[in-house]
Amino acid sequence: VPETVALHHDQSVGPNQCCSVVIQHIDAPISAVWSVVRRFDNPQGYKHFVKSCNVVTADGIRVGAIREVRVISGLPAASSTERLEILDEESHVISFSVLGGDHRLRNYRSVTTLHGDGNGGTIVIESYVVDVPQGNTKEETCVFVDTIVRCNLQSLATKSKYSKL
Ligand code: A8S
Repeated sequence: VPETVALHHDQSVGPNQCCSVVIQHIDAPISAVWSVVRRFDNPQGYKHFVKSCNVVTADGIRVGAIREVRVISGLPAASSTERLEILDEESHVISFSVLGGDHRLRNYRSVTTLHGDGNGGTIVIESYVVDVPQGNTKEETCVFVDTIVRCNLQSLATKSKYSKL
């Protein structure tokens, strides 16, 4: 695990950006978790804030694919345009970046990696970098984004456990 963390989660962080890492243990095998998390075309499969998603590029789910995500009401956001940056089926790494949209998380980029826990379960590591919005502090930004990512990884855990049955 330490090697892959150094390799995939060492993102560059600018002066007006903040970064964080969220770790989630899941009581399901990597294959079950990966089958959910790899679906760049279906983030709503586990992200409860996502209402709908359309891949707007033509040549399938590969690096460079772009999706238009609509989020549920009640958030300070409506939509997000996101690009697939890494999809490594062997190492179980997926990454996307935010290109734009009707929300405040400019230049958001996340990397998600899966690791065996040595006991048939999975450790998920998700790191991100994002611009600190005008009028907010780094701390406020991290609290907001950490909350979303933690929710996503908790529903990923639930979803992965069911997909194993
Ligand atoms: C993800 C992670 C995040 C998504 C954020 C942080 C977002 O979809 C939501 C609210 C926002 O204000 C920004 O893996 C944005 O999706 C739920 C629309 C990007």
